[in-house]
Parts: sequence; C-alpha cells; structure tokens
Amino acid sequence: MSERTDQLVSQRGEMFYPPAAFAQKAHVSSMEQYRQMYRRSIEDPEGFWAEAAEGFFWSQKWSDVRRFNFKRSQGPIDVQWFAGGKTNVCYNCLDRHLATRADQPALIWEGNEPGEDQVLTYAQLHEQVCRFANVLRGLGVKKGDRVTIYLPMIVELAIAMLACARIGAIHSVVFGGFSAESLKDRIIDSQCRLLITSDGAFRGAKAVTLKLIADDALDSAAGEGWRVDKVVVARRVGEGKGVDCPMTAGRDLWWHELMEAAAPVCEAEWMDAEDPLFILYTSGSTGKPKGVLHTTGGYMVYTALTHRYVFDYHDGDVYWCTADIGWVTGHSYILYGPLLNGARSLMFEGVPTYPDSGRFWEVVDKWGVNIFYTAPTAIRAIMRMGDELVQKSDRGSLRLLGTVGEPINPEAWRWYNEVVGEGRCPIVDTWWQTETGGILITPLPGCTPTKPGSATLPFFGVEPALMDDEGKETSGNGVSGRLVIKAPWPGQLRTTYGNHERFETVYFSDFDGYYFTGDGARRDEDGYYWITGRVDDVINVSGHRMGTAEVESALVSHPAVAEAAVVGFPHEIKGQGIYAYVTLRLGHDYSDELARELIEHVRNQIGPIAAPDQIHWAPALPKTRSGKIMRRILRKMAAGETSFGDTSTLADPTVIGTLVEMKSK
Ligand code: 6R9
Repeated sequence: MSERTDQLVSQRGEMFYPPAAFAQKAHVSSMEQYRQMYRRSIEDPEGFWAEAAEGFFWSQKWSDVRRFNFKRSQGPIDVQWFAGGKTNVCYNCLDRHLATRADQPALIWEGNEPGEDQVLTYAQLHEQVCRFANVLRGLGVKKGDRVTIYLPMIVELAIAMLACARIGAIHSVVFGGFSAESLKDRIIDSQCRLLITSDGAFRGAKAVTLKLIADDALDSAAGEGWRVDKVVVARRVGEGKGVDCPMTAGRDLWWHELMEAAAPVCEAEWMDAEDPLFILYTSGSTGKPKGVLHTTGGYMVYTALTHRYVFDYHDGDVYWCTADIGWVTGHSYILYGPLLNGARSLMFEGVPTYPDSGRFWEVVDKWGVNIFYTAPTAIRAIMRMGDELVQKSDRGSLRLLGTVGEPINPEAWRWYNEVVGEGRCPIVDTWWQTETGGILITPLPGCTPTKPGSATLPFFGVEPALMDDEGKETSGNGVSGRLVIKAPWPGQLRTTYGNHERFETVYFSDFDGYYFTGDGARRDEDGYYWITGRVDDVINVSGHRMGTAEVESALVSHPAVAEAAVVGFPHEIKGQGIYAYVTLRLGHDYSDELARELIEHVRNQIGPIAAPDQIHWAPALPKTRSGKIMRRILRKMAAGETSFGDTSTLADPTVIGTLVEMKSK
C-alpha cells in the first residue's frame, strides 16, 4: 500500500480542468457553486435533503427529514431518513414519468451477440413490471417477503427487481457468476421462499447453465432445512444450445407462461420511507458475506441526486453503466438512479472482449451513448489490446466518462482521457461502496479540476474524515489515515440483514461516532482524497470484493488441505489477484495437478471470481508466538519482494526460508 501512495503522490502536480463547453451546460458549473451547495448540505442537511426529496411522489409526506444515533456508546446505531413519509420506488421510477415520457426509451438492452437488442419504453417497462408484480402477488409474495433473483443481464432482471419494489417485497439479487454454494448461503440467510432464475446465460462465445446451479443450491438448502416453494424460470438460452433446464413439477414455473396470464394493471404498495427495499450480499474481512440492507426513501433520493449531479445527467442523454446488476453499481446506477431521473439506461448482457475488444465503442456508436461509466479493470484490459480498436470507432456522442470499483492507476486514467475521450470528456472517478448505496467521493464533471488517480472531493451531504493510528481525527491537509464518514447520508445501509450486532461491530466499533469504510486514504494539500485501498482483509479483484477468509475456508474444505492463508498481490489487469498459501494434510503430495484441482475447487465453492491466481505450497506458515499468521510477510512475498521487515516476533523464523524456496519450485 505504501508504494501505491507514493506513486499517487508523485502525480499531484497534474490537473485537468473541465472543458468550457461542458461546464457551460452543466448542473454545477463552478467550484464556487459546488462549495456553496456543499456548505449548505452540511450546515442545513435537513433543508438540503428535504428539497431533494420534494421532486418525488410521496403518498404521505415525511414528518422528520432525519433522525439518527451514530454513536455506539450512546445506544444502538439507528439511521432514519424521511421518517413518517410514504412512497414507492417503483412508482417513482415508472408511473411518475408516464405523463411526459411514456414512449421514451427507459431500458436499452444490448445483447451478447451484436445485432441482438431490445428497447423498452417507460410505458412498456411499466406494463411488464405491473404484470410481473401481479405474478408475484399471485404466488403469495407479500410486503416484506424476500425474493432471491439469480439472473443474467436480461430485461427480466430489471423487471423482477422493480416488480418486487412495487409490491414491497425485498429483493436479494445474487450475481449470476456465483456458485451453487454461494447462492444457497444467500437463500438461507435471507430466508426467501421464492427464487427467480433463467435456463442459462450467454457470456461471450459460450452459453452457460444457470438453472442446474440453482437446482443444486435448492437441493443443498433443503438439506440444511430450508425449502424454497416456487421457482420462476425465464427462458434466455432455449433448446439446442447444450444447456439443460429440468423443471420440477409443482415448484418450477415458466416466466413467459405466468406473464401471459397476468393482468397488466397493479397498484403500488405505499411503503414507509424506512421499509426495506433490498438486500445485497457483500464480502467482509470475516465470516460469510453479509446482507447489506437498504431502505426506501433515503436510497431513492440519494441515488437519483447523485446520478443527476455526478453524471451531469440531462433529459435525452443516453447513459451507459457497464456493470452487472448483480453488484451495487448496477442496482444504483443502471436501474434505480437513472430510472428515477427518467433516463435512457443501457443494459449490456455481454463482455467487453466479445466478439472483440472494440465492443464497448461499437455499442457507444450504435446507441449514441453520451455518458459512459465503467471499471478500471475493464479499461486496463482494453488498453492492453492497443489503441486501434478504439480509434476505429467514432465516439463523437461521448460527453462524460466515469470509473468505479477500485483505485484507477494514473496510466489507465490518462489513456481513458486521451484515447477514449479524446481530451474532451471529463472523467469522474467515483468512490463508494455497497454499504453507501451511492457515490460519496467524486468530482462533479462541470466544475472539479481532476487529478489522475484521485476521487477528489465529497458529494453533497458527505463528511469524510481520516483517522490516525491512535484513533483520532486528523486535521488539515497532507495527511493520511483510515477513511471514515462523520454523519449519516440518505443512501447508507441501515443494518446487515438479520444481524444488527454485526452491523454495529463491523462499521461503528472501530471509531465511536463514525462510519468506518474499511479503506485507507490520503488527503493532499488541496484537500483531495486519494483512496489507497482496503486496510482490512478484503481484496479487490477486478473491482469485486472478496474476503480472504472466504477463499481460505473454501480451500480448507478440500480434503487435502490442512491450512490456507490468502492475500492479494498486484495484478496488471485485475488490480489485485488472489494469492493462496496452502499447507497440505499428511499423506498428500504437492503437485501442479493438485494446485489446479484446488483452484477448480474454489471456483466451484464460491465462483470464478474467487479462483486463486497463484497457489504457493507452504509446509508451514509464518506465525507469531500467539499463533497469528503474519500476513504482512505473506503479502510482501506474494508481491515478489525479498526483504520482509521485522521477523523477530515469529515463533519459527526459519519458516521464511522454506517458503522462499517453495516459491521457486
Ligand atoms: C461501488 C463498489 C467497495 C470498495 C471500496 C474501495 C473500492 C470503489 C473506488 C474504490 C478507489 C474508487 N473502490 N470505488 N477504490 N477508487 N473510485 O465498488 O462497491 O463492490 O462494495 O466495493 O471498492 O476499496 O471500499 P463495492
């Protein structure tokens, strides 16, 4: 981490200013205006957020804009926004726009195969959502029930989420790349009785099964005493593509058959502002992934406002976020934020490299995309293929570029700026988390001068601070520390599903009175934030969070493994790769074949994103006398360093020599 900070600091001199043509038309067009709005949002948060909330439809107005306790020492952590208010997020995404934009595209769906696409207008999407909401009600789903959604990037995914929101059911979307085991854990933890999935999915050149994985998950859930009553199956792949889709009579139902029989009109359920909207599981430093819970009113107002200002969204813009809806970025910035603003939101089923690495720019030209939001890992992967595939496209429609998911290295930032944006598109490097619901630290494209690698300044209503090693807030600029947020903002998580104690321990116990992000950061002389990465045992692989503990427990569930220690290491494309030290049980031999088997095992246990890049055989692990694994040493070795700092606290210092020797084998 320290090397990274130095590298970033050395870039400090470089500044990029928003082009005048962009600034002129922007919602916020000068730093003076930003500062004034920011100041108001901090000094009068209630006035600021009430104004933002007034743009939405409330069936009953709130009584209090905000109520909270942020200090664990003073009682349970509690955050409420717009308490007493009643609204419905789906109604605000769809019905509210029907009078003015019924025939305007809401979702532009671009399929995996070029040429395969579909546009759903606000009226069409509304009808589909109402039908599916009736399907859900018909299957007995009621307000407050959890519904697990395990779907690829097809329109049914968006429809299912909005239908849940319409009737007050809590959706829990599980990314389509997760394994049966991961899906099972999430089904059991959320105690859901209904699963929505598809026969399969297209990913690049191949068709993959989803229903068989779902069936596996349901079988093992049943083995642990949890039964799902109904499974709705959308047909994506169809027959003849080698994807089996067995249907269990009495449990499994086809999406298209249910939809045909459903009525197209469905009243929205009026929800309390603090009623749950969704659960989304995310990895932490310990134990199983936790169900981050977001509620209705605050999330709605926050995602809409950030989408409008950070992406400088104007009526008529075509907006594309390349994330998968299975992650929070897709929830907030493909679905909710954009639709709340009446936007045209592009939803892409495929991968950036199929049919070739020019696909993103072909899609940009095809639909005239104005705003493009992606991840540094995708930028690096495409950058490596050379400039030609980019230059072949026109990209004249592009006005603004964004990134999210991990720190962007300045080389990738500059390439994005010069080659993709041809120097005319501001770049917004947006820092946020599953837990924050929406973007917290970011430039505003019409005013903030940017520095490659810095997420720059806080969004309205957000008060970041940096804590030093003594747990005190640092003051002034030119400091670094652990990144915390000092006061509630409307989009933040309210709890972790079914376990409020865990929520308080993870986020509010390190620093009393502060939300702790798990990230380290530096504030430079200009007050700009530079996120340096996680300070906990979470690694960021291609912008996806992975707990080292999760990968370790997957490894030790293999019969040959006695112990495992997993760390991140610098990876050219993924940002961080997964590096696993493995100690075998007696009677098992170290071999390349076993290494491959272990990688495959983790892939099956968690999903392809968790598969280790490196297995390092470890006859023993470096431990302190109290038995703690010294990860600092393991991280250095994984990064290819040869000096490991102070090793005097090790119970057996000779372990290091053995490990170095094994690495060269
Ligand atoms: C939205 C999302 C959150 C973690 C976060 C941080 C890293 C995200 C970043 C960034 C540097 C950025 N992160 N955006 N680091 N610059 N612009 O990614 O949510 O999957 O929960 O990950 O990702 O480490 O703590 P999530």
